[in-house]
Amino acid sequence: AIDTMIPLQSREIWNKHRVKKFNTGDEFQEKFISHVEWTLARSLYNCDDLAAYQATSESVRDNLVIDWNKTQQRQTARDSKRVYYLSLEFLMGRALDNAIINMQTDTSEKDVGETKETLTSGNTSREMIKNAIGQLGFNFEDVLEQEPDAALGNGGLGRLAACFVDSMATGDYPAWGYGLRYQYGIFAQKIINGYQVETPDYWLNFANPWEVERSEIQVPINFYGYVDRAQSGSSTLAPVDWIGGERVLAVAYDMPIPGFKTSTVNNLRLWSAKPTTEFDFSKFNSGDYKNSVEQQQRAESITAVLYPNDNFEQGKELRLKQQYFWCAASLHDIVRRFKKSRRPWSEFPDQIAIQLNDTHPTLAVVELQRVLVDLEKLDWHEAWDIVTKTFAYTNHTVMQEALEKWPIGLFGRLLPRHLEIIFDINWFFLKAVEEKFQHDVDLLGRVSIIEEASPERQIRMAFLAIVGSHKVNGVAELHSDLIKTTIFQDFVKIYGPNKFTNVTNGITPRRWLKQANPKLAQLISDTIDDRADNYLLDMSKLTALAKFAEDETFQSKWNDVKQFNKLRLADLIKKLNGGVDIIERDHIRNTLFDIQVKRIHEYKRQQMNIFGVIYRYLSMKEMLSSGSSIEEVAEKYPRKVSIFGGKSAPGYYMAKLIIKLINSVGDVINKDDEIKDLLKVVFIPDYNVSKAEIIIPASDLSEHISTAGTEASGTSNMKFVMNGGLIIGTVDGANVEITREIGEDNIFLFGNLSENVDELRFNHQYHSTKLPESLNKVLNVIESGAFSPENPSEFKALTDSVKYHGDYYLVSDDFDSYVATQELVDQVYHKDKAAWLKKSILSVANVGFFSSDRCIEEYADTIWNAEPVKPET
Ligand code: B1H
Ligand code: IMP
Repeated sequence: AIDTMIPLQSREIWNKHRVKKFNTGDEFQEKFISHVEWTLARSLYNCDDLAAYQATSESVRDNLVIDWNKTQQRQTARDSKRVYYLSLEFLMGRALDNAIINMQTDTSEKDVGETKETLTSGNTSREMIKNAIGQLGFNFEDVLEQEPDAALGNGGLGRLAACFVDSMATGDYPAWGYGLRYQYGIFAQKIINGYQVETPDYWLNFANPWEVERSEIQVPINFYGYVDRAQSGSSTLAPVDWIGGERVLAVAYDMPIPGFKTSTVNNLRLWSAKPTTEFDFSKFNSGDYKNSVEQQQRAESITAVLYPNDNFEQGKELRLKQQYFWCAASLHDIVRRFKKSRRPWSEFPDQIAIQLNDTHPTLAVVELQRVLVDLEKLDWHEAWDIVTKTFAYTNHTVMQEALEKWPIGLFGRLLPRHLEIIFDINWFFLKAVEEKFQHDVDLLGRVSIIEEASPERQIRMAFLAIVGSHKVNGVAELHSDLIKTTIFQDFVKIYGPNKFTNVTNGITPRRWLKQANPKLAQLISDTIDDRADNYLLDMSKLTALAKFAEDETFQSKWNDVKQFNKLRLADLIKKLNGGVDIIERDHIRNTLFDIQVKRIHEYKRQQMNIFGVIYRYLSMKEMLSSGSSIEEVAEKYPRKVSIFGGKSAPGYYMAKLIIKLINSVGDVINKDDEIKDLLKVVFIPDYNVSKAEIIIPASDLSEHISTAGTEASGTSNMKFVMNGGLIIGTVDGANVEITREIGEDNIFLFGNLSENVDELRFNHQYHSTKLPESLNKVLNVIESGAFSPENPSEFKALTDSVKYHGDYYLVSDDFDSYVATQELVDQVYHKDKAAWLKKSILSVANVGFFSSDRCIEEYADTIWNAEPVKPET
């Protein structure tokens, strides 16, 4: 419609000078040089790797921007239902390599290999730019290394959001992400004397080519103040005025999100806080200029830093401010866009689906109700009907300490009107429950959005999210079942089972296979004869690998890829260790790389892993001291390196102690010449997305060993399997579906089941914990100071937690089956490599289900009711 409003003459001039994409290596080089000269104001003589990275990014970005604009125009013109994914975390990692891979647009395979140097000739976008950059005098990998990670997330939840925006663009869904533009992402981790030390991640140090500041999009956001019901009379549900006491501006920053093999480029909009230009006359008049400037500056602190807690809520006022700032700005934008279509409000839920990534954006529910009732003057019930049809909520955890609750005092001071609205929502909800379940006297108290706690009542955000949504989903089958039988049990009774559903998590194979593991991607596309990489869009094509699972020459190529990736990781570890090798290079092919990388948390049980390592070490030493030869030891305990990585929340004492223990154990074992390099322990500092891309492809075995029922899904388990690693794991989270997809012969499961966890915990509480002999030995050695001679009680909190404090994470119950399963792993890896490789190949062949493309399709079909908007071809 807008086209006709612009005069023909102007349109002709715009068209004549329209911007064009580069399509060949030569055209890329022209762009690159013009960006070095014009954008960076540099030249051939002072273009270093950083400048080359920036010029490459600007050039690639230029291509993306053209498609980005077209995509937004197309989505506006088609006016079909839009999806908004609200997440406080987007753990994007690096953008450049991903953008280059996704630039591939042609899905036809007919001219593959003929015109290798253009973007429309098949599987060549990465090769073309790599060569073009090489000709300009730069090494492609070194250029990519210049990019800082966009680390605006803690772990799985944030990385899931990043995989989802990739898949939404790839599936051509009109879908935007909304989040915050933190100036400091997750802290950088340093290890000093074995301890974690946090340093700030000031990631915006250099110009960021992947964001566009929309300085014209500024949304005023209010806090504090009071509610004025002068003109609403006595009627409780009438619209009222909220007179805010503090005002800041939300400025939009947009990041292009390119789909793979499609010209769709979606938008990730991140909000940044800045002061308003209004100034406080009272301060000005009292001559307090300095104070009024300082108060203004405080606005920026709202988006200064990401809260570094994974699966834990701290309940800080600034966090609540972040949440409201983000929800209010995003909703304002969404409502503004809807209003441009001039549709009646009743069509809002037909045009818009909003997904809540955990309870962090639940205020959006309340804000939309406020906008509709107070500003748009809709009837309360009409408004509430629109709200609940619009929102859906994803739960990511059953851990009590992670469930958000806000004390009503703090909440009401910051958001007085929203507190009233929550009370009203609760009142209508409880009234309906009461009518339906008159005999159940405790039910109202159990499901009330307001918890009657002392010293103060609290708002249960998960309950508010359920009441405000039409669908609630968990992130793996076991988890989705668990929420229905535990934390949300009463709500299943109230709403019926259909409101609760499952969408098992997924990961994007573009980043986690093609980008992280180019060698494996190449072997796959050669083997299944898919050189245009169409399997990355239809992962069921991978099943064609199964027929090569026992083929000796194929197995040997498969093994060579793994060897390459293990060497690549060994190089990284050496670099991080000041240039000194920890892993014996000559034996890498026969060294089992056993990896556990994830946030450090007691429920994830890194402590059980390191206890297992200690047990292995003690057993080796015992064999030696009772006269066995090193060959005999190697027979029972073949070469292995245990690799750890992950951050602890800065205030999480036990997690930090686990990091220290791992490093202390490493110090002892790695120096022990008697065991002749048969066992090594490595802690990789500052685990992040770009390190994960090196670490994951190098695993022979990875550990996903959470106490059954605690890990909602896990997503790195999927990444390891996609890269040909085998899993040792508990029957928890998505491990269950991984087992079903790849077959139980191809995964090493152990440990107690989630249905037994309550009883086991109960036993620990009422009888003192009985330790298996193996674990007892390990704990005694730790307590003897073997790993902390200068302070033997250093790890007391860790050993006591198992021995005397109820062993909440059931390490003692699972330890022996863990150790036994590790010995089984050794036997297969070292005694029957062909069987191992077969398992590895079959795993990759059947990993297709875990593509986030499948996941997004399920959300679109069963929750959002949204359709793709395909570019015209
Ligand atoms: C997950 C969180 C989380 N679940 C609170 N919950 C946070 C909770 O900053 N906070 O307050 C941050 C993060 N993160 C993870 O989500 C689960 O533990 C994983 O099992 C799951 O795979 C992932 C994605 O669904
Ligand atoms: P918004 O919906 O106003 O946030 O606009 C987002 C983008 O959509 C704009 O930058 C335009 O590229 C595109 N767009 C917005 N309105 C129109 C329109 O009326 N016609 C075509 N494209 C539009």
